[in-house]
Amino acid sequence: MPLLADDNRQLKELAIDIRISILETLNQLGFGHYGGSLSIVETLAVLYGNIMPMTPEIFAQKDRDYFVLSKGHAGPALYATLYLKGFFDKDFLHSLNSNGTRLPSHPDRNLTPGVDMTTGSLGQGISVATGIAYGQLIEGSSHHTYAIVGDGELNEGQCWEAFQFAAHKKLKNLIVFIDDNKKQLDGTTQKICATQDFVAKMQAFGFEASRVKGDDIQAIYDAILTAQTSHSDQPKAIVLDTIKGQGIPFLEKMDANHHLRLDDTLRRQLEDAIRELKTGKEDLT
Ligand SMILES: Cc1ncc(C[n+]2csc(CCOP(=O)(O)OP(=O)(O)O)c2C)c(N)n1
Ligand SMILES: [Mg+2]
Repeated sequence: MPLLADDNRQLKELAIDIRISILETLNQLGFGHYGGSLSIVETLAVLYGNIMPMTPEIFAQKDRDYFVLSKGHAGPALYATLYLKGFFDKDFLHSLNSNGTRLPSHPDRNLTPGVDMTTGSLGQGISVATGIAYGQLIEGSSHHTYAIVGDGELNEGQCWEAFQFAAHKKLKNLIVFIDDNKKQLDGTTQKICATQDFVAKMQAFGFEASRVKGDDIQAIYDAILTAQTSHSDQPKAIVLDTIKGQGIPFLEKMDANHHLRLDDTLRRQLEDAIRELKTGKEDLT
């Protein structure tokens, strides 16, 4: 179903704002996980801007949608989103990774408002998301559990145990996004441990699975609506065809952008990128 023009523009603006906030937060720190934070921006914009409009008030309720960022090193993307949704202010956001912070580099549900699950040890988040979805089903909730896993993260056997369990328990309310940005920590996913065709693999594991362009807001929205309205009792997987460093052209072309430590040149390039994003946002209106 096509998004209304206003809704589409609003989500595009939110995606730009998330991207700017990620860059500003990491730039002031001087290092961090740029690549994998940027590749999930559009998905977070669609989820938090439309599908599960989360506020601190809604978060305080028990029967609601849940979100688990299983690839926890992309915490800066979730933090930027929570900041824009009013969970905390800019000073809090910019305390990322500093001494005594309540905003560690990887999400911690006991420290940061708006975080549903502590993640960072790859493979564990998706197992917990499966448990949350199971709990929702047992309690007759009409809400969903959403989780994002990385393509490299899927090298962890624990993910496949969780998927097997989800299909066995018919967790139709679990929607797993696979961020297929083709790279992991130190190289391409293909070279390090090729995981083959994710759609076919998820289908073989009992999921209803589809693949979308991970920078296409309308396509992501459509895929989620299809998953939500499906009559099948299978869990759902949406494979996001993304680029590590998505939305920042010079980073997209960089071989290794998993974790960057800034020098003067990189800092200047990233500051230019923020300016371009701001211009792009003005052009939307
Ligand atoms: C259990 C575990 N092993 C290793 C790591 C170190 N590590 C952090 S990120 C990463 C690569 C993850 O790749 P991917 O899931 O593709 O992430 P993305 O490309 O989205 O950044 C690794 C190996 C970890 N966090 N947890
Ligand atoms: Mg990856």
